[in-house]
Amino acid sequence: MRIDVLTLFPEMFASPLSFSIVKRAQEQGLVEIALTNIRDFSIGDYRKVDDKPYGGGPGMVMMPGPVFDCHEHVTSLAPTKGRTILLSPQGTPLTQAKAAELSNEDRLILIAGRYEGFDERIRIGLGAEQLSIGDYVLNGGELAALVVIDAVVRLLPDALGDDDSAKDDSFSDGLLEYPQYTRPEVFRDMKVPDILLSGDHGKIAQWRRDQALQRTRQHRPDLLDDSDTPQ
Ligand code: 9D3
Repeated sequence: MRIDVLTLFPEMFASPLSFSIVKRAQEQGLVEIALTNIRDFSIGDYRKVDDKPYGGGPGMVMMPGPVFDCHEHVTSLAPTKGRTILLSPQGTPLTQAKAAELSNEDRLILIAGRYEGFDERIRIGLGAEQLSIGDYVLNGGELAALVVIDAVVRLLPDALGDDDSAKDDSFSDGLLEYPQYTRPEVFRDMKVPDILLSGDHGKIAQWRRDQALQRTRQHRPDLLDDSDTPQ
């Protein structure tokens, strides 16, 4: 997979992309991630990339010219067109299902914005989808793009090492995870539940499912449906 990121702040990406699974996936050639600065495609002495909204109102809007020219350039860097995604609070929310769908593409072009938003002609002209990462306000699309990259890359075949497991991930069975324990058996007067030391794998599986259900009911009741309720 190739992922291009169009951004005004490419420096924000270096550290998060240089660790662990995402780093290893790049080294293994499972993903190539290329950053391109939208400002390199602005014109004039001031390198302007934003302007006042037509009709008035607060803040500034990303100009279509630099984003279009940047996208055109980036498109020419690889043979496939891929999917163009605008990171935007107006987008459909990122879900694990969406991440899985995106992980099947061979090219993604992510556009991270700043200011109050994008000139609408960017979305229409580029045939871009819009993706949000949740209902809170960020200062720009960069961290959202990193979240998308992180969620997608770990789903690429062979991205996870033997010590990482995708099958067991929260959300893959629609429930939150059960409580986990490792050594020592007693830590600051808190003991590992006896059942986990019992060796009874049937009982342990039952306990874990029950704990997962309890936690989900408490913290994320929206994830539960009738199939989780014993009749
Ligand atoms: C006053 C209206 N604001 C919209 C809620 C303006 C605005 C604030 C912050 C417009 C863009 C931004 C920057 N955010 C993103 O670019 C963004 C984002 C987010 O803020 N939350 C969740 N997902 C995303 S994806 C991109």
